Amino acid sequence: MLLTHDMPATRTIDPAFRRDILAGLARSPKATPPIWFYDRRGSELFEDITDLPEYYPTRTETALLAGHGDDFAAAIGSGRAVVEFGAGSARKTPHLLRAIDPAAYVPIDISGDFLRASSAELASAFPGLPVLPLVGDFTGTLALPDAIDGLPRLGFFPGSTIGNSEPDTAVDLLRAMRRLLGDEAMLLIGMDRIKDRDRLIAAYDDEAGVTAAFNRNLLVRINRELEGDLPVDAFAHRAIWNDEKARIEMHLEATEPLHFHVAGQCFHMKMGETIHTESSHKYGARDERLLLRAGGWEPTAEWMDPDGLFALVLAKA
Ligand code: AVI
Repeated sequence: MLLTHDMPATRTIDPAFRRDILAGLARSPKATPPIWFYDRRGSELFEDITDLPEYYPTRTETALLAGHGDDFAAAIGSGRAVVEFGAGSARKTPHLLRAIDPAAYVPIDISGDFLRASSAELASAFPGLPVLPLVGDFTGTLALPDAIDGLPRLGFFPGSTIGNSEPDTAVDLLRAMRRLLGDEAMLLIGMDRIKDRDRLIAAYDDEAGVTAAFNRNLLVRINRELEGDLPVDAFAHRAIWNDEKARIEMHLEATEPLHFHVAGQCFHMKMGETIHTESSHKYGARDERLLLRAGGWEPTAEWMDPDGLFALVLAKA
């Protein structure tokens, strides 16, 4: 049963996109928030990334979700409203829903088109389950649908998306989830672990160039939506491991001196200068627990693959 909620059929120019991109390009060093990767094409490219041989997180997390259904049923129980943050294609979600028999499912994503398609698919796979998609940026203020009033909630935040926030912002985000979900809530969250540098870099700079296309698609989107004339082919994709900050950084590097316009404003870049487009923080076991506690969640269980690549953590409010 798919019940759409406040879902526009066509995309309008987002003033927040304009504001973030102009501010990010004016900064030194240049840096743009990763949420703007996910227009329709960006969401499709991200789905392609999740199938890449080098990109271990999705495969590993999906196997954890598929393999621990009985554990989730025992630890979480049934009858909750599952609220998925940054749902995307929600391909992993059926494993969880099958295990815990929820009372409703609320997928939240910034990409409306994509969310509409994946929600329809999920609703037909779970007839009788109210599916209530919400379009929006879950890092901002969002109200949950009235239909789940009174139900205990399970926040589901898979994919290690928490790693795309700076640690202080990640804490704010966890607190916002805690507030949104209420006192009876639980949270099931995917966290990517610190591991071998070469493996990390390969996951963000794949042989087939899909991650490079995902990174450059931000420029294509800026050109289309903000009347830009960025020379997309003059930017090289870079993935760098920042050991001090325990994060992979993605950059777009100018391969020649550049001069371009966005929304009527002029920008220059020196050869070798970069736009920092994403950080993907990786967490050790202790840091992961510290982060959750700082965000108002008490970790109660954890499941990890045998190679220790990726962890699924269950926490309670
Ligand atoms: C969505 N997020 C968890 C991905 C990550 O691994 O940080 C985004 C991504 N960027 C490049 N590859 C995947």
